Amino acid sequence: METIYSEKHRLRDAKTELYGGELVAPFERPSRADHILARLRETGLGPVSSPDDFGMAPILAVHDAGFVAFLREAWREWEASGYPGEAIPTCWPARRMAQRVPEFIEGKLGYYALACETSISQGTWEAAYASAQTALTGAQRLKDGAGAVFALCRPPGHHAAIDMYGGYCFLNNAAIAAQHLRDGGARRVAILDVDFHHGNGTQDIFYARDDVLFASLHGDPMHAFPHFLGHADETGRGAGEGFTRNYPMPPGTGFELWRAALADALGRIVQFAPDALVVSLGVDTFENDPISFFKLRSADFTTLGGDIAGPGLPTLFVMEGGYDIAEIGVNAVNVLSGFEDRAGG
Ligand code: SP5
Ligand code: ZN
Repeated sequence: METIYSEKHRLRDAKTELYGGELVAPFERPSRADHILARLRETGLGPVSSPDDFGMAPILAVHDAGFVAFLREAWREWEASGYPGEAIPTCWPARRMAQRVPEFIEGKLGYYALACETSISQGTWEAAYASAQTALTGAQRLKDGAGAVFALCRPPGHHAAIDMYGGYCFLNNAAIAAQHLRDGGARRVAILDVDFHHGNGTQDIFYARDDVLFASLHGDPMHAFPHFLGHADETGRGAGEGFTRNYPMPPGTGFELWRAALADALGRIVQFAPDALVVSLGVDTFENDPISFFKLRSADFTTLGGDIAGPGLPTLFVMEGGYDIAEIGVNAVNVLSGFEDRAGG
């Protein structure tokens, strides 16, 4: 399986994350990608290629233009404001307040943020742009006939909504890739999100559509980030009714329960008969993940990779979360090799 990877991920190297009432070193850090790349090379999974540049159009096909302009300019505007630290919002357009974009950067941050653990830092836009191009290149490979591709994206994307960033995400790489597949002739595309956290951004982008099925397995939002989306009764809107499926699961969930949810989601995907499958691949379901509460073991990732190969669909894996840095390489590559072993490629 070919991997698409850009060194530009390093430009996303924030110093701060608001966690537990303190500013700590971010969980989502450059060494995550280094460990995955090292494990890919160690196992000889396949070649590693640089992304092509598809420009802004495929990003603007899923994100709001004002939001994207904000992301591009945010660091410059923040620096110009004279604040000493990284860009963190301090207030929001909460219930019964005006939903209008303010002019000053501090107001803009609150308008476009869905969470404030994610500081905007120097280079964030450049890294997020390269991450989206990495996913797009993977999608292009599927269009050109590849059976499976791994987009080693960083920063991740699945929390980024039409016009909101947060949860370590800025541009929704998986959604951008899925839309690119649609625009390239795929009639239906399924997105399977196996990251520990609900893919609220991806759900937001495709919620009213019947051409992109979204299925997500995640920690129950009553107990886990993003807290305000991902309940089982969210099933789509309008034409999209029935094309969103959520599988929230409780603290302590182990592989048996998790795998049964996966089987249900895959059954729904097979029924949908998509031309391609995009997998939002997070390995923060791991038992030792520092911010999550599922109990998957390293060997389970191989098994689930095999399960995902079951439907026999052209598949693009897009890297999302996973914060046990020492094990992220083994766990992510186990999914890919489990897939390949079952797919016979
Ligand atoms: C892509 C991705 O995995 N993003 C995750 C963002 C999660 N950010 C909020 C973390 C809050 C963690 N609270 C954990 C409590 C553990 N005791
Ligand atoms: Zn996650």
